[in-house]
Amino acid sequence: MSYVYLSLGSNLGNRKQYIQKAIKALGKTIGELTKCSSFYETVPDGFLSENNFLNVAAVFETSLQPAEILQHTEQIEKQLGRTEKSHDRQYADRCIDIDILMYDDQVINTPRLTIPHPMMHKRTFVLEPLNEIAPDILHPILKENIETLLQEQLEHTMLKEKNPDRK
Ligand code: PH2
Ligand code: MG
Ligand code: MG
Repeated sequence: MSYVYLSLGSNLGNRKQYIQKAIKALGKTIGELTKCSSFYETVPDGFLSENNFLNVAAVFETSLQPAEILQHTEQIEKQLGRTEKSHDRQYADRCIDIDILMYDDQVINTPRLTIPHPMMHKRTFVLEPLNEIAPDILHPILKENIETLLQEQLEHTMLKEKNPDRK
């Protein structure tokens, strides 16, 4: 058995219900829900929209391989009514997004799947919920735990607010 860590987000329609429905469908397909964070209201990161997100992190115990999990997450996104992924490679509003963050301590690089999620350590909307349920797990490339990654990211955001020219 393995543990798979997921990030779920919604910024359209009944956001809470979309996330709850997705978690239920994941429980029926990929494995048993081990832990789920509370709901976090977050502002869109990386694109402009007036629709705030709800974000959640969840961990499932699974016997499936990462590529199989991806098939299920994509199918559940479709079933719940997600239409297109992006406009001209820009992020867009969506009723549900399910991203694979980590799978045990595995590092995976295929054309369809990158694990750990390449942006997870830079996103407070991912790290805050994940820190609630799994502060001690190690990022298998950065070799730092989630609590430390979150602190670094919060610090970075604060410094950037003080000095917007900073990278
Ligand atoms: N997802 C994105 C891009 N930006 N911002 C927030 N707050 N929450 C998200 O889930 C999110 C985002 C790409 O999937
Ligand atoms: Mg995403
Ligand atoms: Mg996605």
